[in-house]
Amino acid sequence: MRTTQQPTDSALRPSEEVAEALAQGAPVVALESTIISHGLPQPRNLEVAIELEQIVREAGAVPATIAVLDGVARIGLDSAGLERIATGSGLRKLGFRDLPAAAALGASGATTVSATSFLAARAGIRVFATGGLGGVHREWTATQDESADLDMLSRTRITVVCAGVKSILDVPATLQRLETKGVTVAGFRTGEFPGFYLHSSGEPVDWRLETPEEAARVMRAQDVLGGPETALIVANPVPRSEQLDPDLHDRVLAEALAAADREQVTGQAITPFLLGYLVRGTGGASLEANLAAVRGNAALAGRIALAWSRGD
Ligand code: PSU
Ligand code: MN
Repeated sequence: MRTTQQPTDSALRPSEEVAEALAQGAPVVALESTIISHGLPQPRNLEVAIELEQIVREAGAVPATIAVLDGVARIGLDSAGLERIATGSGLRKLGFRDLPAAAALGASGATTVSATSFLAARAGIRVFATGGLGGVHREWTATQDESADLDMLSRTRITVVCAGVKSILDVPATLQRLETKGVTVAGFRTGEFPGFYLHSSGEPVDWRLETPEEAARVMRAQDVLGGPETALIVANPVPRSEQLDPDLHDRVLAEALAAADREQVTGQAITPFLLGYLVRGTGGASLEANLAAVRGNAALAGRIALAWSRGD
């Protein structure tokens, strides 16, 4: 007879530090690994992986970078694990749906927002920092390409701190999908939805939070209301002083989309292709804006995790 597996089974392994923090109710911030393996160029990506963990620590929380190594979902990586994610060859990009196959076949891969949200929530982590979410792609009517991130966030009780959704996407359509799916979205100290590399996407956002404590209160209200297990998106813009020049952004993005079309890049490959094109096409400026956004998100996620664990 089959028995129900417990969260401590061999498919999910928190690091000692993360397990201890969770047991004590101490603040923990999940970090995703696809941004490291597929979203940023080497060798900078390893430095960033280490730096993001450091930023979370400086905010007073324990970082838990999540990835699947040899079939085991690791919740918190040591430095060898981070190095594997940053430099390992043949590392897969794992969305939520890929997790069972990776576990069964002993595969290794970095986790996207959908897989990371799921694994973090299952491990008992409530706050998660990333760069920009996936969403509805611009060619949606032809390709039906909508990131699995959106669906997972509509059924996972997690707070994701992000700089909006990637600007390579159809941003208004993505915001519409989030509304339809019942995902709460709030701007952090802004009434405009951030534009990932840009401070603003130009789209309005209905709710504005001013402090990490307010975010923690929204999280508590989600639990008290007891509705479907949806996420809270805290949209935290990159400071204007660190954003990509908007004209350069628009020009190179148009080139990138045309190149993807010409080269018929589709599916999981499209997001890394477009991000890589932008890095080269802007002479590295998009990378700096991306990093500024992610750094800010890690710091804010740390502060929200702290407020959450204090019960503020
Ligand atoms: N944020 C970044 N860079 C990235 C990503 C997010 O700054 O590379 C990754 C995330 O892992 C996100 C994924 O879940 O891109 C979306 O991929 P897709 O569009 O194939 O769902
Ligand atoms: Mn996709």
